[in-house]
Amino acid sequence: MNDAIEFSSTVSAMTRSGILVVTIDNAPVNATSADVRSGLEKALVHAEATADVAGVVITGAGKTFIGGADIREFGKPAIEPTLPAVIEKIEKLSKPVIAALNGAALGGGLEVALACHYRVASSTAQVGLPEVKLGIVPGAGGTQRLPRLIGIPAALDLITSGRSAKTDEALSLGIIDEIAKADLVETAISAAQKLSGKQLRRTGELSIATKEAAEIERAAARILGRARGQKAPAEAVRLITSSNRPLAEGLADERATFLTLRDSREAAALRYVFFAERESSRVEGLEGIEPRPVKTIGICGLGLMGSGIAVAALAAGYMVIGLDQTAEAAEKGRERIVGLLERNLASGRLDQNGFEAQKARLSVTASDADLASCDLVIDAVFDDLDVKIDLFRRLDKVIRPDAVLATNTSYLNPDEIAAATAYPERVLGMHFFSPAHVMRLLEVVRCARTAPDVVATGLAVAKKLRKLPVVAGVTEGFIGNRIFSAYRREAEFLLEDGALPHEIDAALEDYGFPMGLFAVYDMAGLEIAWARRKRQAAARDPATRYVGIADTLCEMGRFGQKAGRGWYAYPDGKRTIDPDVTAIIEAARAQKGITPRAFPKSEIQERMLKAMAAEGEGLLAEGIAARPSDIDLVMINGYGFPAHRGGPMFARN
Ligand code: 3H9
Repeated sequence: MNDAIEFSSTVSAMTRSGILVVTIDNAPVNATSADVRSGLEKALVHAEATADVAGVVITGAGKTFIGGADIREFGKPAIEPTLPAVIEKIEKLSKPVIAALNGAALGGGLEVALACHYRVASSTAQVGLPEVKLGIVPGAGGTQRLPRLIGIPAALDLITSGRSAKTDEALSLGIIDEIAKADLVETAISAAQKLSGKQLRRTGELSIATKEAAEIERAAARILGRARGQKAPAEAVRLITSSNRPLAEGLADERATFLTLRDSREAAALRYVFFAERESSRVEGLEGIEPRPVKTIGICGLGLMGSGIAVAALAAGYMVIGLDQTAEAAEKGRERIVGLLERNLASGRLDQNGFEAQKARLSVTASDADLASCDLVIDAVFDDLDVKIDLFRRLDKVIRPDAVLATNTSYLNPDEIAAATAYPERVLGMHFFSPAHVMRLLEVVRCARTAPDVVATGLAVAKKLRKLPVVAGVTEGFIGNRIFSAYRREAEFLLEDGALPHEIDAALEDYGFPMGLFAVYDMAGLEIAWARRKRQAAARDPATRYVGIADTLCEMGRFGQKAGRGWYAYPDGKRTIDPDVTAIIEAARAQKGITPRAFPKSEIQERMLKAMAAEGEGLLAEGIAARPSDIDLVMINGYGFPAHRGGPMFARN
């Protein structure tokens, strides 16, 4: 053991048993900033030149190995040395370089590890190349070295999904060589000692198996089909499938592609989304406010929504008590929840132990009094004000005064629900999206009297449920449904003005939505929105433009796909344009004296976007949403807005 050498302010090393142990310490995630790159380069030069050093171990301080390139540096002038240059030095070093993965090795972090001559990981590490999620491709050898290490099919899967692999998978794929059973760095040091003086396995020199041509072609076609117009996955496919060529050639192509994509609008949008997600839980007025402790969650109403919430809560480790109106309904709810858990078991998302543990934490009841031990109760009963008020009044009597009460209403005013209770400061909205165990978005609704620590509790629970919480104020439909209403309204105006449903849907899909609006309507069913429109009819201002085409369809029983017809017809279940619908639309236009005109895709997209952004501006002005990026997160995660467009507020610029 000797004194530490500081190679830069973020990279230092100690020589231990003849091995230079280099530690990167660049909080929060050890990103490969300019200072890290220059420190690493100096460490490699030192190792090569120092006779007493027989090998190198690279590891990270804290819980991350290297989280990747510093995303905040993107768009700024490049500072030497570049990451590919440092990585080349690692691979070419004459002495063994061992990656000791103490935590996540992502993006540029995994690329550093791939160039090392041996990789040891702690059992909690994970590896991945998430660059496509940022609209780019790996830019420091990932698309060329990973296929050399694990083959093209597996590399295609990892790189184009951007997903992370845990150590067991990484070991079986061959990305890592060993999972440390004892101290990680000690294990890495002994690996370095063993490899010293031996022929080193340099990833860039490995050859690629090419026998899986048909499999590769199928996988590539599948990935391109899912890309929804994004460039990064397509470029990744091209680079990986052509990786069987001289390394230098592949690396040059990869670098040029990375640089072009990095400066694209798509990458700017996805970077914005990355930071927006981290920003959304920073809420004004909550600095230093502690959430209330939550161990047991009560869920009222075990229908589709309540069961989904229960599954998310069980997965997060909470005790769950489900309440329904009768013992039979409660038992049915239990069966529904267990059914969802069984599906997770069958798909491998849950192992047998996890399944048993989650089932054991679930109980159901038809008696309010059984919710007495709950720290948080979420209402997922029928969306009717009287029903909810009655429930909250009953709950008020049985739960502790400090327990939190949340309503999952979509359209009712949670202030009115809160006002009916004895402690309105403990009431908030938690608006889940269906299916609640799958959808990431959660609107946390701050009511007029909600206490700050109750909002903080909503956020903390959302995080534990692995949801993306966005705080909203009270307005009809909160952030998402209000913007969605504007989007819907504009689509209907477009119908009257001359576009047909399939033209609007094609424009939206072309923009990147997974499905057009009218196809979504048909899938969800038209009757619920119709019932709401009928309820609101009396209050509607006759001077505002109203499109009655959807009402006409409902009056004709065209309730969507389940009814076999809606905005489209479904002969043999296949969606097709229906001339009857075209005739209904034409009649509606004629009745209002509108002369229809043709709309190019770009104009449809522009009008839809403008309508959403204008509604978003309104929400900001009213203080319902705290920042434009919160609105964008809601639309991306709850309504299918394509992330690579950044959301309606980002895209309007
Ligand atoms: C790349 O590597 C390109 C290369 O192929 C080619 C190069 C030539 N940069 O998520 P957290 C910040 S592209 C800058 O809450 P966790 C983050 O904003 C990169 N900042 O922590 C937050 O800041 P704040 C490929 C970053 O423990 C703080 O760190 N890599 C970066 O839940 C904590 O973040 C990725 O895409 C970054 N790369 O999760 C990995 N990463 O506190 C992206 C994070 O001010 N990162 N920050 O809000 C992650 O997936 C997670 O952050 C990680 C830690 C799993 C590492």
